[in-house]
Amino acid sequence: MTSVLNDQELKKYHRDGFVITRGLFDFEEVEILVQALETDPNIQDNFFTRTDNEGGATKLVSWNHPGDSVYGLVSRCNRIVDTLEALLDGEVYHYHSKLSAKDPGGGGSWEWHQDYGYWYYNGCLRPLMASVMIAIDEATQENGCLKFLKGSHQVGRLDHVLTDGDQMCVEPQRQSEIEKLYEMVHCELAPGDAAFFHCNTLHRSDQNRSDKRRYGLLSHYNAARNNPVVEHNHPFYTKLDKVPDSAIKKAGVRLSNGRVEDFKTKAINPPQAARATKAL
Ligand SMILES: O=C(O)CCC(=O)C(=O)O
Repeated sequence: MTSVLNDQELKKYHRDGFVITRGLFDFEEVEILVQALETDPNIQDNFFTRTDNEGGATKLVSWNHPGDSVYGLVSRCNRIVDTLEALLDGEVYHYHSKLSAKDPGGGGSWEWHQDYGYWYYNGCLRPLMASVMIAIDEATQENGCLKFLKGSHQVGRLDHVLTDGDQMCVEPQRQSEIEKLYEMVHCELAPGDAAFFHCNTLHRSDQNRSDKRRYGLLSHYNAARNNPVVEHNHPFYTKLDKVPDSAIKKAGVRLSNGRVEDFKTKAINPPQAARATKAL
């Protein structure tokens, strides 16, 4: 098992709730990914939107299983999976992936949330889950890069409420108190950079106010020993077939065959989620 993170970076992840790895995918790999994501009908025909609090729409397409497409291979390659296994201290499986797309000139925000704020309701009993975001396009403050509250995973899982749009967020008064405790960090990424983050790390991203698209490929993993106890829209433990890092260039612009991925997976708000009704 060869994580791309050294001991110092692993410590940083556990302290800050995230760590950034520059140039995890090289120029040629990013070019292959861009072409695949732009031309694959399973991607381009399956976008849906989540509305933010200002009425903007953030676009995404989500799938449960990584197939043999080049972006499926990215979620299965040693560079990524071995690193997740180091972060989660044992075998992981693919929980889902998404292409998060912000169109130029107003592609919508993601409100402040923890991923485990959603996944807790899926019967995943422990926060043994983590994500990686790989920049396909440059992500800047202008086009809506991720923002983290550094160290905020330490607060543990927070109740989430429905937003004015159709997302979930941390109850607003609690959120503003937490913002006083933790530094907000803009996660600006160049194409091919990756950010690994803990499922309880509070994060958001703003609307894309620029004239440049922002595509980000996110893959989410669950520890094999954290198999969900209820059936829901994401998979139970499914053995993840790892591939060598070289598989990406070897595959080239290989599109999905659509048979294994389950591209119709929609992000859903848990039925238990309520509107905010009480202050702290
Ligand atoms: O794409 C983004 O900016 C944020 C995505 C996100 O927050 C998530 O997938 O949990």
